Amino acid sequence: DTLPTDAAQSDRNEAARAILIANDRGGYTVPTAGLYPYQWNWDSAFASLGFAEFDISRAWQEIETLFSGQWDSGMVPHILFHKPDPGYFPGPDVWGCAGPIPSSGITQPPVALSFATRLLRADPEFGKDRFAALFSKMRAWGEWFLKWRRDEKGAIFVVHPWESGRDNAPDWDDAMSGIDPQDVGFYERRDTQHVDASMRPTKYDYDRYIWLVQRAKRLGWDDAAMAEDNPFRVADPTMHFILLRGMRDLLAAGEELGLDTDGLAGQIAELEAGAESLWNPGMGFYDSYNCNNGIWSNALTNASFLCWFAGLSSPHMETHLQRVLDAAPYGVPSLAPFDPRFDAKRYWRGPTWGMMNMMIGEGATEQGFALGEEVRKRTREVISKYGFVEYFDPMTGEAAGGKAFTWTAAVWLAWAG
Ligand code: 9YW
Repeated sequence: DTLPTDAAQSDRNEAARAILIANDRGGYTVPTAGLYPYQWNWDSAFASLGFAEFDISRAWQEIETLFSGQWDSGMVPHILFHKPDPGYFPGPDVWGCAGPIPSSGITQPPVALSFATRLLRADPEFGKDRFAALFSKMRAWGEWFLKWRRDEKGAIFVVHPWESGRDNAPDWDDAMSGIDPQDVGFYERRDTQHVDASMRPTKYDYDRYIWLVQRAKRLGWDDAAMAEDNPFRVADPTMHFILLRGMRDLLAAGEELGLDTDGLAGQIAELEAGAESLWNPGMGFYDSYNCNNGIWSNALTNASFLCWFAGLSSPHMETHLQRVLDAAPYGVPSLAPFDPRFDAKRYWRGPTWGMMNMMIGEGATEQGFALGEEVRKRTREVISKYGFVEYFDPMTGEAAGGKAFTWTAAVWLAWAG
């Protein structure tokens, strides 16, 4: 039996808390020391859930610090560079952004909208004023997505692979192949100095990541200018489903607290309708597509299974999840193992990510699918055996990427453990 005994369980809880505390830089948490030395947007949202298990005030502070970097447009950046650190590339100079705090110029999935609501539920008395103070900022971020990241069919798209948080997923391959990065110039990567290069995105990917940053920087990070002839617009289930869930949570909590929810219900209805455009009829699952040419990714990824987190009841997707879990004992894999592009150790092209599992598992359970609990058990097993690492080989469970990782520790405390 690989399930933890009571003593082992309390040791693991202690170890998970210790990771959050060690990665705390004073008001914000880094994903892992070395590899990711700044505040990342959705990592922070998960960190707040972990802190909520033992320090609710610190949990709120994590999200408040994140929103302190919000731009006038409503956008909340994917990285906040609170203090310079030469260990990460591309840093603030490469991005060249002018928000209230040095930052990147793209966003990340707005799971903080949902998790702020969870902090409120964990301690309503403590949280109600904090939630109210953030409410209009959270709504502004949601509205920014609807204005600048919504395509003709109503699907939410990303303008950079980093924006989705699934850097090298197959979802971006078609749009990436349309970019010719030969004028990108010399740059030195830092990620491959911290972890095994064979598990990281390739040079082909990085040239295009940096090329896209340079293009937007030239345009002054102006949303309207960037939208013109944008070579990279990919409709993304990660972004769409997490935003839809976030807006639902904002509406429910906003109504309870008597806040101004005007217009929210209509926005939710639009996102529900837009979700239909992410259904790939040929493959029979939720998928991403290149907005510029309509080409589907034909990729069954862990983001496909976020439909339930968004509150959509899709029994079809349950059948797909069963197939994927049958093929990958330590799933949910970030790409189905029967896809020829599957690569068990390369980042978002195969490995299992604990935080994705949490959203998939909880969503499935909310929809009444027994597989939700199965996902939780497998997550608990893989973390118990291999530790609080960044991600796992879905076939062997083997640990990969950064060690002592914030969101894996947080997911243990909030859900899996
Ligand atoms: C990068 C911090 C981030 C996550 C992303 C993950 C990776 C950053 O690490 O991206 O430089 O590649 O893909 O989801 O937020 O953990």
